[in-house]
Amino acid sequence: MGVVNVTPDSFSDGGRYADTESAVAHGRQLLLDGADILDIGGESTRPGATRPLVREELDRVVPVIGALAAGGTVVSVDTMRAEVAAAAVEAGATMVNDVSGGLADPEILDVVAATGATYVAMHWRAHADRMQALASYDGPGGVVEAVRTELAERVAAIRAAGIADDRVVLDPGLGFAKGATHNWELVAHLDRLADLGFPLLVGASRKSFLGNLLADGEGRPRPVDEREAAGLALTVLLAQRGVWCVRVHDVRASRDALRVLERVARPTPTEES
Ligand code: PMM
Repeated sequence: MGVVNVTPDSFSDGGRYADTESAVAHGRQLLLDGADILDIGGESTRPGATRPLVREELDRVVPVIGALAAGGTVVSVDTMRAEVAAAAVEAGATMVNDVSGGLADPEILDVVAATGATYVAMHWRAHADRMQALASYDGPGGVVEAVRTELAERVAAIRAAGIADDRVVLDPGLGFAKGATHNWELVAHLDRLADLGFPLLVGASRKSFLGNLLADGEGRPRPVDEREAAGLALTVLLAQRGVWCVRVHDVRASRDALRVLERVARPTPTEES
């Protein structure tokens, strides 16, 4: 899944594709680079971000979705709002990527049920302005069991809204109400989440826990656009662990890395050298 943030303020690419034309061009490039799905978002969720107006979010994503879906591309809309999800599906999106798992705007589940879209439910506790204050996981089993339990609660709400299980994907929500240690714990124990019986989507690309891992001698995190190799290592590891989808900014490099993995997994035909 290639990321198209039509936002002025996302942490990794804020402002680069903030107008329709550059966002569509970026999406087309990601397709050429090998993306299977494009994820179009109009709200930055980086810690501390303030929310756009509904109208602003609609104006950002709907024209981009319309242009990219017209070519038959699988388009996902990254939104927490029912109204935006409905307009996005109308414009051609077939997937709703809701980082709040239905908590921010519960009506989004009814929209998804009515439209037949695929639904990505991410683990989430609060909006960006206060989520890091909720990054505590003191119960038995720590962050892994808490995320598992809270995702299972979202699954119950999703089912109650009438969304079929085969249209649901779960996501641990790396970096959302989580510190670096929490993210690493989740990556190490994804099997506990896979256990819930749904495909997993993971978004790790360029996130600050990678920057912290790669910090220099003075503890300064590695800048956002110099985290690619660490992200690729994670992409390969996640694919090996059976994750269904990785949400990435660097589609070309991710695709190259996955091709190596696929090639190794394939039996060598005798005629090939
Ligand atoms: N991360 C971001 C935005 N949307 N959606 C899902 N399903 N999972 C994620 O981890 C996720 C997401 C934040 O990253 P960005 O600002 O680079 O898009």
